[in-house]
Amino acid sequence: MYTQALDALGSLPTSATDEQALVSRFEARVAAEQKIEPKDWMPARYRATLIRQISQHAHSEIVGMLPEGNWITRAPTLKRKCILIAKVQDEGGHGAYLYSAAETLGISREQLIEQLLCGKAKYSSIFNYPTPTWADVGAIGWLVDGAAIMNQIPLCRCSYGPYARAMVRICREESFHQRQGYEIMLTLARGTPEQRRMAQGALDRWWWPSLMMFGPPDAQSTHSGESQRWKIKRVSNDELRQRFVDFTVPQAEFLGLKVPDPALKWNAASGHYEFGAIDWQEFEQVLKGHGPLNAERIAARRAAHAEGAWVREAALAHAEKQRARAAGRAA
Ligand code: BYC
Repeated sequence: MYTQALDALGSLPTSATDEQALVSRFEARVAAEQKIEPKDWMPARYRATLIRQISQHAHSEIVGMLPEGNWITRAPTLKRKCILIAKVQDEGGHGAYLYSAAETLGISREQLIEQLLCGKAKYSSIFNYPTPTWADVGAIGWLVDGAAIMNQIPLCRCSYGPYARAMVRICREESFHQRQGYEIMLTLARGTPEQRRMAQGALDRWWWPSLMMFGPPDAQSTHSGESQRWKIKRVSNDELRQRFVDFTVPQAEFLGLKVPDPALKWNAASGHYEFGAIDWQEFEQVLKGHGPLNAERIAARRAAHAEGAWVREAALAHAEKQRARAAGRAA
């Protein structure tokens, strides 16, 4: 981390002309679809935007372990339990890759975690909703991972190399997660009337929050203009949301479930589904920390961090012992 910070300092421009030359070179590389790598010069705002987005994404993976983790001890069969443990573990892994990608930009893991725990950093709005039934685990895999893939496939072509490469692996795993969620929904939808009701209830709870995952409408998106120019974001919030609806509605029909939107209808002329108004006030409330489970989620992360202090200390002590032994051998 310190070495990267020094590298960044080493490439600081010494005059306005130097700075302009660096900006032009950076923009030409982005235009030519060349990846920007950690030691390359980059505008301060490009770096700050990436730290913001990648860390928000990493925090989402880590907080996102909680709603499904809630069901690990209560999964209906041993097979479902094994699959769920593996999925939640994958999410921890995604968080770890993403924290590492953010660290390449000159911020430490400790700073990133502190920003989450003190409430400064955002994480995806979706993880502030409860999972009262087993069907919610299915709906998260189907809808939340489905929305995540829709959003993340274009991020595999993000101009920042470490983020783009992390996304390739994450998307492969997410597509498996999406299928396991859909398979849970299919089993419930083809089950007893009570199981079908559970599946419908979960779709009712997760549909609208899933549409909110894509972020505010384009006209209100503060970062889209700059992020699209820098090829961090390739597709706009509204366009991805529309793709998600077009893709997911036929899947709901196949399940025999009803999307909870009376305004939903197919428009043959546009080749897209029209859908009803999203409650953006609810989204804003969740972002301000007033969602159903914001306080519980942060409390759970703070407790996990405090309870894990001894593990971090032990790992550091072990690393120090190894270093001292290696130094002793070299002497
Ligand atoms: N929730 O200018 P905008 C997963 C914020 S986890 C909260 O459009 P941008 C999974 C935004 O940060 C997948 N905040 O922003 C894990 C900004 O606020 P600040 C999570 C949101 O960045 C476990 C403000 O609103 N995926 O897959 O251009 C189990 C204005 O927005 C949200 C990612 O993180 C939101 N939904 O676009 C299962 C993908 N939306 O920072 C599954 C990576 C917006 O100015 N991130 N905000 O205070 C992105 O692609 C982009 O950051 C977004 C937003 C499309 C989300």
